[in-house]
Amino acid sequence: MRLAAIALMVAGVAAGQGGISALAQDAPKAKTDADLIASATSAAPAAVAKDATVVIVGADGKLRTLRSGQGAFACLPDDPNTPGHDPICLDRNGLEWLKSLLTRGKPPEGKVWLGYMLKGGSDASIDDPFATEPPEGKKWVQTGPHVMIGGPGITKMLEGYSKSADEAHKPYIMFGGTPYEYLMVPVE
Ligand SMILES: [Cu+2]
Repeated sequence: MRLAAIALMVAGVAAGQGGISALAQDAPKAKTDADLIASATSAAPAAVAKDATVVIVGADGKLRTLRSGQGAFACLPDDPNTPGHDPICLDRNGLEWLKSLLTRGKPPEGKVWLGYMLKGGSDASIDDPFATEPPEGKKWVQTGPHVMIGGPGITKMLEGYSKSADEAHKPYIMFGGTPYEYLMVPVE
């Protein structure tokens, strides 16, 4: 995932700060809509991305639809606050999951979700869903192209998978033990 901006955004909201617009992807110095759409849709196979909805994090800290699509997926462009390229496409349940993260709310109940990050991703932490920077002395966790699977029962499924990202090309658990945990599945 690519939660740095989201975590920063939520923190900003919580503190009542006005710094959110600096992070927003529709801030004045941001890329054009076409750039953002191209970035977002690069996260999934072309067949999935071509009719996907494209959403961005707006200046108000909420998700804003940039392009409506008839497909099952919604894509977000690269998060400029993380070091790597990390656009993401999520199915409907995945988007609900993301919204629950945005608000630090409860993930949707009874819904399995699937996401694509075929350009890879950068994470400040694989343990803390709200980390905005790597822990002291640690680096950003860079993962190559991957898909993500989460939802109810995932805790049972995750038994036996690594809780370390060291094996970057094998599946591993993200945010294990939190309500947001899911399986990272590198595909390269
Ligand atoms: Cu990811």
